Amino acid sequence: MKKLLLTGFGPFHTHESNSTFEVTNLLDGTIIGPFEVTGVILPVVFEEVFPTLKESIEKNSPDVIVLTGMAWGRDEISLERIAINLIDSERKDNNGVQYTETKISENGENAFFSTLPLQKIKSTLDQLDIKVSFSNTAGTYVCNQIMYKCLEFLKSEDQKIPAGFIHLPPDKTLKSESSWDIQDLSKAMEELIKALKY
Ligand code: PCA
Repeated sequence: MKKLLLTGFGPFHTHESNSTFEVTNLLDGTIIGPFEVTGVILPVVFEEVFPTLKESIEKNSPDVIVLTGMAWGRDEISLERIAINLIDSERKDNNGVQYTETKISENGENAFFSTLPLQKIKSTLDQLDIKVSFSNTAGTYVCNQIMYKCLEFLKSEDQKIPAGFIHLPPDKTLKSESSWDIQDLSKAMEELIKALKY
């Protein structure tokens, strides 16, 4: 059995909850396809997010890493292609910290591409009529930061495991215009995870 580390976030900004918190907790401990899923909730805090992820990677030694976060303004599953070396946040993090035009990694690469099989995920979800699209920006807040730090870390350790970031839309309880409830999002993530079989 392969090990898949799935992460989500809790509430942040003015959002009372986070769809990725619910989905990560629902899928934690389940078996999906060839994967045993471990779900971990990361803090929406610039200083703490990567140390928490690193600890989970070291504890679980995953074969695949799927990071997720909520994109308030989107109504489809977003397959993030790229993380850039920049924090420029309009909002404070959950510790009240805000950065403008700041590098994530002082001497690091400008960007890292997702190493998840995004084309395969897209065609699998398309066939199931699950709303999904590629995204060329994970933003400049905590989600982009953790995607960047995760990929930078794996590269520095020469760990060739697939890893990347998926933004989920908010569910109906958080945003009434959403076309998703938590069960739909959780089902979509299950199908996405099945598509990671290699
Ligand atoms: N979304 C934010 C951070 C936490 C979350 O769920 C983002 O897109 O950066």
